[in-house]
Amino acid sequence: MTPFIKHSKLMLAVAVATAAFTGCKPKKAETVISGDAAQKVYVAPGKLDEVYLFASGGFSGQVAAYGIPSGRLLKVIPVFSQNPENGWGYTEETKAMLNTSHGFIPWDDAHHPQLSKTDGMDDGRWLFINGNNTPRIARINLATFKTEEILEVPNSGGNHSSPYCTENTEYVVAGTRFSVPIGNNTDVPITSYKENFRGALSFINVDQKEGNMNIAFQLLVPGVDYDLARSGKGVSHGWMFFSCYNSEQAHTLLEVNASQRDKDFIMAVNWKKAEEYVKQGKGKKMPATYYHNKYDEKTHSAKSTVEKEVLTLDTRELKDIVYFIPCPKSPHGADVSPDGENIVASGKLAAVIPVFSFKKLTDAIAKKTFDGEFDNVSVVKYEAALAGEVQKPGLGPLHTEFDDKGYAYTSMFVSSEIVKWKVDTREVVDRVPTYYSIGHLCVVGGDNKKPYGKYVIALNKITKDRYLPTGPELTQSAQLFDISGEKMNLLLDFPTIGEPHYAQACPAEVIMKNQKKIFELSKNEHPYAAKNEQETKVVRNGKRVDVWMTAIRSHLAPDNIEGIKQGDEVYFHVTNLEQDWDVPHGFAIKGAENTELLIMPGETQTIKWTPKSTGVFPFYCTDFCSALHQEMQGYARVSAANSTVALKYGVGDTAPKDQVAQK
Ligand code: RUQ
Ligand code: CUA
Repeated sequence: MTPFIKHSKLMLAVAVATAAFTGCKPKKAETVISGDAAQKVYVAPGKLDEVYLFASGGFSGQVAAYGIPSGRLLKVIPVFSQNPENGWGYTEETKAMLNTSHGFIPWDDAHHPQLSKTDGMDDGRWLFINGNNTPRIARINLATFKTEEILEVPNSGGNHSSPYCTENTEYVVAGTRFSVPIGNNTDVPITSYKENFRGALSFINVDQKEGNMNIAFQLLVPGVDYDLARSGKGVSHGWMFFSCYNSEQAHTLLEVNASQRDKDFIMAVNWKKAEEYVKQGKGKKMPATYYHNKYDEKTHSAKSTVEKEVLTLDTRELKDIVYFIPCPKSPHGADVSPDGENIVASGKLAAVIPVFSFKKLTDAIAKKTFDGEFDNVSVVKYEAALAGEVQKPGLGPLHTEFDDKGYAYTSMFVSSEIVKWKVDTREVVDRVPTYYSIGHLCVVGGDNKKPYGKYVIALNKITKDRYLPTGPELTQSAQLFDISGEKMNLLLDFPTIGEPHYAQACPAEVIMKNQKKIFELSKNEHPYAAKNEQETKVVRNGKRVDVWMTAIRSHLAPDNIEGIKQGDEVYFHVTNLEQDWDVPHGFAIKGAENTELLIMPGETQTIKWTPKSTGVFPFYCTDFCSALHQEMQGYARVSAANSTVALKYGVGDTAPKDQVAQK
């Protein structure tokens, strides 16, 4: 091949791929809205939404909860990114949550929220979400809407196909996007990809009472890219399905080099079999350093533990754990129908959507209807596992979710639409444009055994002209469609925080029934809690000064402190004495280099302050808590390092009297 031909072929492939992934605007850009759309999304003042939507914040690192059908933003839950609004990742209690083997990482890229499941149904206990960049999985407690645990995932590079719950949350499963060198020697040439790079799929055990996560085992799998996953359910319980691309095993210019082969793979994982091998002692412990951070609701504090090894099963040796099914060009989503029988694989560059049958797959495995091997993994014959193909679905199929009436909804990135098709006949019955370039979509309960249906939410990549412009960066956006009838109907556009990669939604009742309104003061085991004003104090220990402070409508105690010195490290441990729902107090002090505190009723939180100069520093409550909120204030006096001003503190009658600065 002459260099010219080589070059032009490459350029052509680049052009095709670029066109495909910039997406195109639907031709008919004016929105068709049916007459009663406004009524369908109007939630009158004082009324509650029907559904909670939990959307990832993408590169914001957080999760946001919205009410549906109104699209109203209810709460941003800080997860992987520091959040000065409530001190997350800045306070002494929460800093440890962001520790990793790479140090303190105050940001990540969050993609896939996943509600915990019982018998294949959202149960409202926890929400899991992946940190994509520095591989981590977080668990949010849906009683408190707080992140309670963050577990780092070793041997992973880009925690993208993650986290996916099995039918009863036996595991959350995390697959690596990038294969990477694993083991003792990871300092290898990148060109040695084929020899040295491997994938790792982590099966993380979830304690059913507390939710605590632990890596039960990791499967070491061929070195390709693992994109997304879904667990089997019903008939396919015990299995997990991953979409894989880059079966070319390219390590450079993947947009061209990883689009060469006609087919990539879906990987079917028999995790029950893997469990058996673990029981038989066939796992191998591998050294791996990773952080495990847990927030304790009793002490209101997080602790990091460093884990040192991980149990691995090598699929080169234990061959009946995983199988490949060929799948047209660069599959993205792998989604499982409510009954667990159909596995829908969406190839980004494919012209059809293949639907695989779990029954046919297991028959083919039993009969060894294979088409050779790929990196020691048996490849099941495409036709042997295929239930059928959805013909002419649209361009760039990405993700599929299901409703309660036997229909599937697939997002089409390139043709920017949602396509509705019948699961049993695979016939397309409706399509509706999205504005613009839909990525994931979310049907309420759309990955459950019995989906709730009623709405599909499009999570779009581009908004262009849909909102008032805000400079070069435009808002991210979702769109709500009514799917209760035969035709899908657009109801609402609403902006989102960060990029809403994926979202999960469930009926409000599932979440509401578990809500925690306060933290009981009597159960507060924070080592620096002051459970009443008599317990407030200020204690010096060398250069460290600890302030046991309380907050109650409408004063802080102590509110006058003297005897702090330049160069001291001052810790304000503030306990909110309130025991009423919706009465947080805030705390901020002038010149603090970190954050404020936002303290929930019954909670204790700590801010560290290192005053750099002498003087009198005001502090106050930042959350408008009562008519006398603006009176909720105080002073800390800072004297020179060598001053003899004694440590004194109090509030009202007990406030320090007549102290003169001395040199
Ligand atoms: S991916 S747009 Cu990050 Cu979930 Cu499919
Ligand atoms: Cu407490 Cu304002």
